[in-house]
Amino acid sequence: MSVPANSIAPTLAELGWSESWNATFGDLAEDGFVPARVVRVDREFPLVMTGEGAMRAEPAVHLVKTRGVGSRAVVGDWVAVSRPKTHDLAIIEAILPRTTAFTRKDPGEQTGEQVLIANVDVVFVMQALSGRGLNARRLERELVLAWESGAQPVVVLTKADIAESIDDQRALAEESAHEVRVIVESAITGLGLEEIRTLIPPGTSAALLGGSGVGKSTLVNRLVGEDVQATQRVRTRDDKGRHTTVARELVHVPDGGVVIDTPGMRGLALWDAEDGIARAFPDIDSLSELCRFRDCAHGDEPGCAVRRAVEEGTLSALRLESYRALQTELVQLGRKQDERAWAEKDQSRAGGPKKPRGRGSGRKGRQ
Ligand SMILES: Nc1nc2c(ncn2[C@@H]2O[C@H](COP(=O)(O)OP(=O)(O)O)[C@@H](O)[C@H]2O)c(=O)[nH]1
Ligand SMILES: [Mg+2]
Ligand SMILES: [Zn+2]
Repeated sequence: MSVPANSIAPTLAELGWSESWNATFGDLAEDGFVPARVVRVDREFPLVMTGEGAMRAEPAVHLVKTRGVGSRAVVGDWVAVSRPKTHDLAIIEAILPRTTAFTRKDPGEQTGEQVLIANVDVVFVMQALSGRGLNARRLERELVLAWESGAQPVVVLTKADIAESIDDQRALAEESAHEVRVIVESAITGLGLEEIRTLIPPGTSAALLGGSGVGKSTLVNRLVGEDVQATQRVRTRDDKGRHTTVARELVHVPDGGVVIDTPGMRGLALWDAEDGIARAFPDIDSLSELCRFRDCAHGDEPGCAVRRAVEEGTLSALRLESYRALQTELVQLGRKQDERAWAEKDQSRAGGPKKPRGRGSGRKGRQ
């Protein structure tokens, strides 16, 4: 076991276990299984935390054999584990149904889905104010993914202590974030930390999302505090070099909930994100109700209320461009999924395959 149970190991309740999870767990307890939360996924077997401490756990054979995203444990998952006496490792017997799931298109596959994090309540979408400054387009994409997860997004703009034109950048972020809260933060001066802390009360789970180097791990260390930081440092940095987060990892915030650190992710491609887009772009969504055509793509269609808003200066042209690019990405994903479904049906059936239902190829509820 790479991480010994120690006196500061959080309890299940501190990790977010609740009455409602207990109810979900139900009969699994009768089989002698115990609840645990997946706290780290790296190249080894998942690290899980039971009420007794941390241990590595391998998936049961029936989970390995089941394909699909529900059968692979990710950080944040609640699982049922058994502890066979003859075995070094615990065994993950079941993964409890997820309340929220942060998902992207699997970068290794044409049309697969990949779940990265489960059961989080808040996603902090982070960008640095220093250096090249705010990237509004990236922010919009990450907000779509955050909304789609089912969690509440919050924008955190980091490194305010070394940034220029903070007010301008904040205004730009607020335009992209729409009604999502924007917090300006500095891990050096402590600006914004208390506000962030209030969003992670006991029982809640938060995830940090953002490019490499924006300050995610530094924020985790600030939230966790000096005393616990030493333990975390040993644990998160291993021997793999400082300042590199190689794994997704969940840690307990003293007097608060838990926070999940992630490595900077490139290529966050959308997966089934129609709702996420609608929620991240409520302004465009409601304007499009006024377009002449129900399936208006806000390109060169006549009577487009969205483009009119751009012409009148009430909607940013770049924001519309961002929206359209994300929509196009979904349509293309839907097309690839259709092609794949067709090909699979051709293989498995001799007699005329039915056309699969399109996905992501139009706006929800308007076809
Ligand atoms: N000046 C300043 N530097 C910061 C701040 N937050 C993080 N850093 C530095 O930015 C670098 C990357 O931070 P890190 O937390 O490893 O980023 P991550 O890749 O998002 O986890 C480190 O050298 C940090 O010390 C901040 O608020 N202000
Ligand atoms: Mg990091
Ligand atoms: Zn339109």
